[in-house]
Amino acid sequence: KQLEKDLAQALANHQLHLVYQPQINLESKRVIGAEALLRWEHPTRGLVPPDFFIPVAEANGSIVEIGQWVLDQACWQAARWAFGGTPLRIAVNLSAVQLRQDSIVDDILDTLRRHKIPAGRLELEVTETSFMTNLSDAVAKLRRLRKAGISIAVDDFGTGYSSLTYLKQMPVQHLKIDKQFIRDLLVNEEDTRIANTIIDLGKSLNLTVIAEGVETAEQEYYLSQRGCQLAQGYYFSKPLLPSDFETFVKGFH
Ligand code: G
Ligand code: G
Ligand code: MN
Ligand code: NA
Repeated sequence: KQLEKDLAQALANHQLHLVYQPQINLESKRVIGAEALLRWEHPTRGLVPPDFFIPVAEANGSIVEIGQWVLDQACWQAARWAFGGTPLRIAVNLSAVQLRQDSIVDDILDTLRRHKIPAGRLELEVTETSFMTNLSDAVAKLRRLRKAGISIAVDDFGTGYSSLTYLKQMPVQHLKIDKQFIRDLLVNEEDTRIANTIIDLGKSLNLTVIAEGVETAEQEYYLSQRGCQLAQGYYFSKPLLPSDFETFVKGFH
């Protein structure tokens, strides 16, 4: 309850900020973009993990306002990143609660316009749960976003109610292999098979596959050889503050 009250103040009190985790193309070994991840610096509790407060914000609806702030902040930042003429893509997590808002598509397109970001530079990460409450509504909204040029990634793929029916209907371009399947890749045979299956599914449906939670050279090598195109994880970099992200991109090769 106290946490809920504090969360209501977090935005106004400037306690929220974003960190950016680099996303790497495993073939070209280049940074292609970043996932924006929300952080809450609580005045007394310290850093509160998003796994803890996002469900609270979703339950009381404040995720709508917070999510809009995240989108604005990420677009503002992306507009300032040029890196020698190579524009990077910014990936933003979109909560199922946000996707249910009637105005969400207009809000997102309006945000891009305000920051003069081409739609092709924005990726939205949605979870499979987002498709469930109202499939046709979600499909219609994602189609509009896709038509505008925004790309859609299915986050935490394989952990939710993965249904191939959803996947077929959804205008998605990317699948993110959840980090729980990457953690014991090459150690646990089942996890390795699940990762392989997602990579193969991506190939057959013509979707780019991105592995998250890559922590070792062995995992990177395996995924790269197996045909997974993109990756992020501590092996490359933890999520970074904007200035550190700039340094990372300039030094990465
Ligand atoms: O790195 P990390 O602890 O930040 O992320 C934990 C979880 O919180 C992830 O599942 C991630 O998708 C989610 N998350 C992080 N930032 C945001 C955000 O801005 N919006 C939403 N809806 N989820 C986020
Ligand atoms: O959107 P998603 O739920 O997947 O958010 C990514 C989460 O994973 C964030 O909490 C981020 O800080 C975390 N993360 C990023 N890279 C790694 C990694 O290599 N290992 C682990 N264990 N967590 C990671
Ligand atoms: Mn994500
Ligand atoms: Na996620």
